[in-house]
Amino acid sequence: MQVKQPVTPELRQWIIAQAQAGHAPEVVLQSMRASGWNEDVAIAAMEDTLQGFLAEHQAKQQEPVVALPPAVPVPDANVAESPVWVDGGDRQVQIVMAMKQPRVIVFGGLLGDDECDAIIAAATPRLARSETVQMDTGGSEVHAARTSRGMFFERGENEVCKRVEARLARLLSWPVINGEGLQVLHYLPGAEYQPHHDYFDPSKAGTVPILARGGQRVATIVMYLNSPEKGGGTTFPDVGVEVGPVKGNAVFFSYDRAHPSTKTLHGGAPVIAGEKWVATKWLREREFT
Ligand code: PD2
Ligand code: ZN
Repeated sequence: MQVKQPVTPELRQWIIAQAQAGHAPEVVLQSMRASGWNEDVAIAAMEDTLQGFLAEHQAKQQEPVVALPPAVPVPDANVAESPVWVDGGDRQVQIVMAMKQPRVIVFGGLLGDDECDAIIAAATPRLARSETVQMDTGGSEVHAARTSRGMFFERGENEVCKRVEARLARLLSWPVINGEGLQVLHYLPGAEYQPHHDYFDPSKAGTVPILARGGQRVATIVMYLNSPEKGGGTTFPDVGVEVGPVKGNAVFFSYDRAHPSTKTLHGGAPVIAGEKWVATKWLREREFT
């Protein structure tokens, strides 16, 4: 009587390993027979396994290879020299926390209280409902994901902007001219900025004219201009990090390619009590015009 011999996943793996090692089918068949396999059952198991393997392999080869955009140089602070503070030129700036992947650095005392207050005072009369860049057209639109009010300064528009821009350039070894003008955002209770990436989506047509003004964004600095009573942290959902908003502190992060693999998805958590003011600086690859 013929004993039924099941073709187990382990047997299939063994057959594939033999083929990959270059052993001829007769040799494989011979060793199966030597270990008690009926010849017909062994041949059927080999055919079935190898046909399935080949079909899977061919399908994989036909899958399009999606290449990552090339990595570009990015700004960074020299935290290797001192994990405690870095030189901002006119001010020593504390390193509260630094991580590598994604590159996130929390700076302490980047701005003085007087600078925070001056930026808020200059921005207040110009606040309007924040808009989000519309990637399809390159324009901007009011968006439910962003329930703050905001405004943009021109680069170097006033004394405090100039001073902060020079400090950031020194701190991050990145030219002042590669920076966009400061953006100020004001959040009231319930307002938030849902998680997003700050780089421009290269697959969208609207990105073309945006990139013509200095290339991609490669880094962001969110500077806290006040300390909200409750809520309003800056979150990095890919890595489970949340930075608490403290007046004068800032969170810096960089992204060397316009791709989610940079793990720089980030958001502004809802403000629960009090208000939140931030100034955001985006740095481009080249001179921003
Ligand atoms: O206000 C924030 O914490 C925040 C979060 C995410 C600001 C931005 N993004 C931004 O200005 O891009
Ligand atoms: Zn952002």
